[in-house]
Amino acid sequence: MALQAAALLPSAFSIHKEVKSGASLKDSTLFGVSLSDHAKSDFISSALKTKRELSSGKFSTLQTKAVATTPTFTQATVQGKKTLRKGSVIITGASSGLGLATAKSLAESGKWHVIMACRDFLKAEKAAKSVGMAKENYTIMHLDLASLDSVRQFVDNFKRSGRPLDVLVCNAAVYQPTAKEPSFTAEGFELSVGTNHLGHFLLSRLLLDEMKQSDYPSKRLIIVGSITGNTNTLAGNVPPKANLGDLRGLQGGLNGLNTSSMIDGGDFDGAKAYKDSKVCNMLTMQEFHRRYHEDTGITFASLYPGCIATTGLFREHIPLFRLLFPPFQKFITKGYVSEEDAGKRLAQVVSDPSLTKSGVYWSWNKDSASFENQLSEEASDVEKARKVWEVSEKLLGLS
Ligand code: NDP
Ligand code: PMR
Repeated sequence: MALQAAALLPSAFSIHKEVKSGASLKDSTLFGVSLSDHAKSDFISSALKTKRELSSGKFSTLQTKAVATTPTFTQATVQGKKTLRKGSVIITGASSGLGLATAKSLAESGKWHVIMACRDFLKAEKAAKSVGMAKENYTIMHLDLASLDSVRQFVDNFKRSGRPLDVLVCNAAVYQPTAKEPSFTAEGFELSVGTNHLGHFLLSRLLLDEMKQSDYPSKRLIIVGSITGNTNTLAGNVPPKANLGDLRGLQGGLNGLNTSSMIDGGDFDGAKAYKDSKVCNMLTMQEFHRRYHEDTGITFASLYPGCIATTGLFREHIPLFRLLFPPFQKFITKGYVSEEDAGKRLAQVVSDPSLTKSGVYWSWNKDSASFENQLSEEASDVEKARKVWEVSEKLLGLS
């Protein structure tokens, strides 16, 4: 299926390969198209070709579909508990985009107290105010996922706060599509995988006991994934594709000195590092499910919220990309979703009584109904999930 997808991809993709072999062209690419030569006309023709192919149904076999329905956790079950208190949810990266929209949606429901776990306290405070969150519905706590000390400090501070932990949402992420050289976390891990995967892995592991102790009727650990890490989709076949290989770079610590900064041991590529980190996120969720669901009753879930083309995730992309990406997603792929709607989707995964099934990767169809989606072969590889877990444990000093 991946091959089928690759064959159908717009001509832009072969151009991208040329760009990758040139040393300094990364910052002049748009949607995988070199701007230096055929620039906008190439992009527009690729985009139009994609539109024609999508509307002709050519890619219908690439779109993953529902595999089963979920068991229902009825409202009555929750409401039946007379003592049901406000839920307590930690959301990482709640200072913008999806995290902020989710925080707003949950806070507005009146049923949740949101702990906004953010690296920039002032930005988070302004963001909460700007979307009209009432003070009593949120607390901001400092967390920099690119520093393991900060993760440990956050966990200590949270434990000392005396609040219960009912749901943890691992949402924060960095994406560095134009970086020519890798940058690193405080402990020297390549920044995208270090932040998006390793920081969240440590956080989740250290907070698992807190969640176990919660008396809330539905405890959940949610790790945000993405379509672009899944090579069983058209979006996942846009180069550079996610591929963890045999994990030799991860095993070496991703430090870019005596080992590669990339998980598969290859040359640094910021876009690939991000997609690889999303594969780790989705594998980690499933490994959590296998190791802990039965004993703890915690629901482990991941999701693709839709293409939220306007968020800060694309802040490091070139201005022309940021200008054209939202209309491309709105009118051509039709995969666009607003920050507000994406926030409602993630809020559903946090609190909807019907989404309690564990080990699921949620997506939404055109009518905004949730369904269990299929992950790519790599993103559902049981052996790879175990290896990513074990190697990550070693890097973080957890084993
Ligand atoms: P944003 O850039 O708007 O949000 C990312 C958040 O992560 C920001 O609040 C940012 O903080 C925070 N963050 C980054 N680095 C750190 C760090 N070291 N420590 C703590 N927080 C950090 O992007 P999105 O809202 O789009 O992304 C949210 C999630 O959604 C990500 O997991 C992304 O992979 C996923 N996603 C996004 C899609 C999209 O189309 N946008 C599609 C599929 C998935 P600050 O505000 O300080 O920069
Ligand atoms: Mg993609 C149905 C088609 C589809 C969808 C749903 C997405 C989502 N994208 C699709 C198709 C295409 N994209 C096609 C045909 C192209 C080539 C013209 C294309 C290009 C493209 C680029 C260059 N797309 C991108 C980029 C990015 O830099 C974004 C990215 O990969 O960030 C990691 C991106 C995305 N496309 C998406 C989504 C959801 C993203 C962003 C995010 C993510 O995974 O977080």
